[in-house]
Amino acid sequence: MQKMRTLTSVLALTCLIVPAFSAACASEPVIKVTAKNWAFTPATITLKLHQKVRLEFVSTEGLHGITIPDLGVNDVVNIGTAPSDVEVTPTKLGTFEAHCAVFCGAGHANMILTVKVVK
Ligand SMILES: [Cu+2]
Repeated sequence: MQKMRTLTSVLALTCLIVPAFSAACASEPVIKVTAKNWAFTPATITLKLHQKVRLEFVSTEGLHGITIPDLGVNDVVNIGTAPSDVEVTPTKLGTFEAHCAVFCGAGHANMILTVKVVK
């Protein structure tokens, strides 16, 4: 039993100290969203009310960005070839639209991620 506690403590400490392991140690669900010219895939994500999730954005084409004010993400999350993470905890039910926040060309205005928050 003592060995198990020690192992658990070592793993928890590793998660805190070594950034490379932090994603693997995160307990919240991860939703991956890919951006390209000019769409998010998936176009719609569904989150549970009051459940913390980590949104992982990556671009396969072009540079993009996103804000999700309805989820409290007011600063632009830049989306490039390296994954960009943002943690959110939805606090209100509904269907919300998040728009690309970095001008990316002709289809920029139509680049929308729909976020559904359900019970
Ligand atoms: Cu854009």
